[in-house]
Amino acid sequence: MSRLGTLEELPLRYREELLQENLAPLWPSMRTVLPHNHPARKTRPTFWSYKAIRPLLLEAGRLTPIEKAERRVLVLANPGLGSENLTATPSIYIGMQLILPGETAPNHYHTPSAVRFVIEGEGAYTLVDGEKCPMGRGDLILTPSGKWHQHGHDGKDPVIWMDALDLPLIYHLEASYAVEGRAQADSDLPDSSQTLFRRAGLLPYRSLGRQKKPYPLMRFPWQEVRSALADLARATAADEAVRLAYVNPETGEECLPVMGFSALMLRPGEERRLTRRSASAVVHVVEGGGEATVDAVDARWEEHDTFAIPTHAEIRLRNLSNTQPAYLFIVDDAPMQRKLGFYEEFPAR
Ligand code: 1HN
Repeated sequence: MSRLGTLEELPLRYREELLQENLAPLWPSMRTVLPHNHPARKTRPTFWSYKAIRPLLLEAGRLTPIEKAERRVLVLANPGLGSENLTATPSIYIGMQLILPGETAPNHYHTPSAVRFVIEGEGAYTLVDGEKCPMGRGDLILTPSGKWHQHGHDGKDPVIWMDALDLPLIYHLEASYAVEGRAQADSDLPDSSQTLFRRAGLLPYRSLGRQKKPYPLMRFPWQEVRSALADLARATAADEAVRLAYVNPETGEECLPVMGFSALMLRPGEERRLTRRSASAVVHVVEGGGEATVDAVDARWEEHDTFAIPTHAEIRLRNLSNTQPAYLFIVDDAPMQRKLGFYEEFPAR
């Protein structure tokens, strides 16, 4: 392969003329923007311990009233991407949000899509476009781009959840903004996970003929996911992963345009190498404890810990319990990569 010319090889006068005309030569930067065979990555495999986050988040509850925060969040900022850039992977933002009893987080919508994954506490809820979604432990709640959402808390203890947004992507596209609104009317109706979409393979009859709504289901209760994983495990060969995808029940497609969601059960004692993929991801531990190796980084994980996976990373996971399954919730950017036509998987050879 030939060596490409550098900037320094060009006459100073020529470089200055280019600059004057807002021009740049490609060849000195060619390998930077288009390396051979493997992408350049700044994202570091990073592990965040919930034991470290929790007291700091509760302290934020004492230091900063909700009125001064709008959303009281500590962001999981990947050091490889610049901590000031508030991003866990190139496309995925992750934050831990605290709401205290009696507090409300005001109504707004924005261009990035968001989801909540509930970590601890009872009695909080999110109103999404008029639908009241109770926030139970492990529940996944969607707030797609452009949907009004506000949070409230009628319970007694602090409630903490994880937010995942495609904010870094939308911000980079210079398309990120929010609109504030008046509070939504409170609703007494159960959300549609409790009424319209109760079982796989069963839809409200009217779903058949009608123009499909892009987001028919906003809440995915953890108890359903957990028991579905247990049932799937009984029908899954030992060398295969027990993993479920969260999808739109009317179309079978991924729930949101950029971020994809899945739940992985590691059987007692299971050690698993995940298929290497072009997508970046964030893994959150719902239950259990174990070890992980992400590229060259080894770490231990416990309940509610979270870790960032760069694109194209090698991933090895191990459940350290020989009696209990471990449950992991995974956010990735595979839906976006599929749409853009470059999603890849690299099965072990
Ligand atoms: C947002 O709207 C929420 O609604 C949480 O709870 C985190 C981070 C960046 C931008 C908007 C929320 C957010 C956010």
